[in-house]
Amino acid sequence: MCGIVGAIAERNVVNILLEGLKRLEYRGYDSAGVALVDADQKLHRVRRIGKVQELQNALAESPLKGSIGIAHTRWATHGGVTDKNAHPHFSSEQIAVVHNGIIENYQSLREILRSDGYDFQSETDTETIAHTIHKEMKQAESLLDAVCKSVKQFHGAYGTVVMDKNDPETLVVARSGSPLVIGLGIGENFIASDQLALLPVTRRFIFLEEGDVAEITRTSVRILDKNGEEVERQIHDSEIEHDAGDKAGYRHYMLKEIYEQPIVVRNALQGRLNSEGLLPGIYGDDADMILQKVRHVQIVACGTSYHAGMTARYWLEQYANVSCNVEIASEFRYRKSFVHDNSLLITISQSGETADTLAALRLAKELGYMSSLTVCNVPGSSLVRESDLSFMTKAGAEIGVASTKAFTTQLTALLMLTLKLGQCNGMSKEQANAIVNALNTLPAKLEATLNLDKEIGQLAEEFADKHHALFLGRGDQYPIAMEGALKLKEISYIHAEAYASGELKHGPLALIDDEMPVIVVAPNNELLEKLKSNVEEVRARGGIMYVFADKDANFESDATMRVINIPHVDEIVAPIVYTLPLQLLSYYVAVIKGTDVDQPRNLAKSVTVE
Ligand code: HGA
Repeated sequence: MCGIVGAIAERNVVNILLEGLKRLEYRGYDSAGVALVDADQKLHRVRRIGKVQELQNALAESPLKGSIGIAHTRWATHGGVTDKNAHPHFSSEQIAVVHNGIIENYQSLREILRSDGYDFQSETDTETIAHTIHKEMKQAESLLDAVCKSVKQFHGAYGTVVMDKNDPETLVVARSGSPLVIGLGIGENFIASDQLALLPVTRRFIFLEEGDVAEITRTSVRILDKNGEEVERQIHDSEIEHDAGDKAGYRHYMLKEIYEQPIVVRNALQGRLNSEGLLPGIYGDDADMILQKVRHVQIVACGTSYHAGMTARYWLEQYANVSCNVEIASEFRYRKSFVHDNSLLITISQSGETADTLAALRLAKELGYMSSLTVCNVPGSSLVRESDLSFMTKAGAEIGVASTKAFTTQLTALLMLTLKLGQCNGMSKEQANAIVNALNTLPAKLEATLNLDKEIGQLAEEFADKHHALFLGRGDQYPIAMEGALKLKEISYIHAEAYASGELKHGPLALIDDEMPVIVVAPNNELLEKLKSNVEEVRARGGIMYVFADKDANFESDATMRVINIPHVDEIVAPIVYTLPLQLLSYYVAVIKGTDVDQPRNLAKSVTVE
């Protein structure tokens, strides 16, 4: 999603801003821009649709210099993808603004501002921020004062950075619903929507909280909280171990991240599980007291994380004997729901900043859930800070927009949690041992599954000219089929749907013909015979199938069915293992189709707008 970078220093900040934007590129965007105040107190701006490279080329042709500046990568929500709609936005050639989020009341603000004489140069909601602040400046004591007065007029979500060419010593930033982090340097300070953008210049960060407005100079940071009270916020040393870095020889980040899965799943297990079971204290002090009481779980998530939650429901109910509901965050937050006794709210999010999931957590607190736990990949993120308990997935920075290793580490974390809650709830020793053994052998199974790479690469050729695909699974493999379909849609733009295979006869069978490939995930579990009947239903209607199956499941390749044998694996962790071939399939189909694998069209990572 949109990225923000700002800097105030003694040196020229142009390259810091561009490097910061590049580090946020992976989140997906459609245009980029930068604004600076130069030594003569003149405000300059360059904006380009397309990649940051276009912006960089433009700046190479007409270089800019300034020791204070703001920059942005935009993922359009209001107004088309044009140079004019790209940020920064100006008011009266004095105030410059970048913004992540949505100003929901922008239309009424526009009307008021128009009647005050302001001309709008863009179709964006963001431009109302610039003009409102400019208007407030007329009676304000300072830029900070004007921003504080302005934010009271905005409904919706914003992370915004404001610069005034008449005060080139100060940046003012405001956060409500969209994250911002201040980076502390020596004699220079920075602001960004994600600490990753600032890692080349600092590792010391202050995470702004909801409602904070801050004034940043080269040597000082002053923060006012949502009540306008001056507050001290803790300084964090970044825990990000390694820089997202390069592709390590892989053609795409996505392929690198697919291949990292055995390692990151091992990392997720390390220090938490040994051959005997879970180690004590891994959910934090006092967590056991809370987890002992849990009798119901409500999972809330979006996209791929929602599929992880759906898989966990099968595990929690089957193995931990704990009832569980799973819901898409954007639905959960806008409907009346009931809170069961002793209910734990679990949020799942790679970034920890997913706007709908965060809003759902806040709502759950009001509704009176017993406690909240987040399964998240980014330490210090909003979900981690606002949840009672957090469990980090340790996947490392995920750059590909289409999530891979974040998903399998989420599943690993959720299976560990199943074990924990099960043990709090009378799980038998045999069952616990079975989960422990399955988890401990998981990294090796994932490694073995990656050996299918070549075979799946060849298989992908058969999908390149298809427009639709159907994914089938049963039980805990149904969400894996959903995730497989999502991956194919996201990066190859082939329309793909997933069905619980028992549902075929209730509608989707009508779609079957030899132009509709059917992908089946078929581990050797108790639902195998049922699944085989569903496969026959497809065969009888002339469907072409690709079956990912355990060898012992006894599927045979023939004219209408191609079988890809997956290494034998304990059925407990089969959903995690069967995810990998589906990721590889989507990846290779996308490569053959020549799409932008790491930054697919229209999509963004870390979805910080509602
Ligand atoms: N609403 C603004 C910013 C959009 C955004 O934050 N995307 O992630 C616009 O459309 O320009």
